[in-house]
Amino acid sequence: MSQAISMVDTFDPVGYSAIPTPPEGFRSGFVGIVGRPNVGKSTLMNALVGQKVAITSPTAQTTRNRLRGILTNDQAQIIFVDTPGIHKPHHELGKILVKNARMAIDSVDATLLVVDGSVEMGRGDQFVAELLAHSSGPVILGMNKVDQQPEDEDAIAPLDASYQRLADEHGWPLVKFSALHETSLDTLLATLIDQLEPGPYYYPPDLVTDQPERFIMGELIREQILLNTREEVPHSVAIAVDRVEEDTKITRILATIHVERDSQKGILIGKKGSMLKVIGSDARQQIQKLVMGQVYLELFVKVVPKWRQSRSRLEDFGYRVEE
Ligand SMILES: Nc1nc2c(ncn2[C@@H]2O[C@H](COP(=O)(O)OP(=O)(O)OP(=O)(O)O)[C@@H](O)[C@H]2O)c(=O)[nH]1
Ligand SMILES: [Mg+2]
Repeated sequence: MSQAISMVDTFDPVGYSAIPTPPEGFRSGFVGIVGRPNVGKSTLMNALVGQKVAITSPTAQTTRNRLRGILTNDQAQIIFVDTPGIHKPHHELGKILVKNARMAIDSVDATLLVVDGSVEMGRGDQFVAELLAHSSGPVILGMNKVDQQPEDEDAIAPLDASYQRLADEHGWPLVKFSALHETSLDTLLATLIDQLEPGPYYYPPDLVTDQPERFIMGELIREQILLNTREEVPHSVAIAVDRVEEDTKITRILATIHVERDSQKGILIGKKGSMLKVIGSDARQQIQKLVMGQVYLELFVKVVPKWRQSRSRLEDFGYRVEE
């Protein structure tokens, strides 16, 4: 690390994690981002940390793992924990997603409950709110998508009131913002920092995520599948990044897309391979931004019947089964 910072005087065997001593009054902590699917949790985390750490899409249940995004400024370091949307699960994968989201609630210092502020509060939000009411740490209610609220004042009032009631009921601060347009995020950040205790840097100040690059590569491929295919296909894929070879000029990546049925394989490959070509080319462009260099990406499609129902398969694909 090049800047002049005072180092903590502990021996660091790995050698690359230079963690400075925090200034006086510095605050830090872990903030869980929870809510029902598709409310914009991952979009918000990316906007807050200023980099694409988590993939996003209009398809519900985009996020499958707990993902950390790290924000560091002069006042604080916040480690955001993005979680899968909480919903009623229909298969083993869904159960694991919800379980992992619920576990995150118990392991953070504060929780940001994200809701879709362009529609009235619903039973899904109420369900998550009840889970949080039993958690010990502070909760902030975040009304996202305010850019999509109706133009008519009379139509906005009942929307706002439904969330204000929820906030008042629990004594939670309420903040309105748009993650997509990055408006009022300063207010949100100030409210979050307010809830944190004084603390150290948990990560080097320039680190934005602790996810391995290989995992993000797989996610960027999955994102293009979510954006380019419909119905059951997006939910039925799991990506394995089989090989990454870097040389000075290019990064070569081999990855396998696993699906559950032959019909899904057919859709993914498309007429004369046209769909796989689009997915591969779009994902390659995204991965080039990640590695900041040329990428050669080769994709294979493989059928693994009912992988979402199989615990051992889920673990093979990196979905941690936590008890
Ligand atoms: N108009 C508008 N759209 C938004 C905003 N934030 C997110 N979105 C869109 O909402 C959709 C879902 O966003 P995600 O960030 O993937 O939502 P999520 O809550 O992480 O979803 P899951 O991971 O499935 O639980 C995407 O199409 C986003 O572009 C916002 O502030 N305004
Ligand atoms: Mg998400």
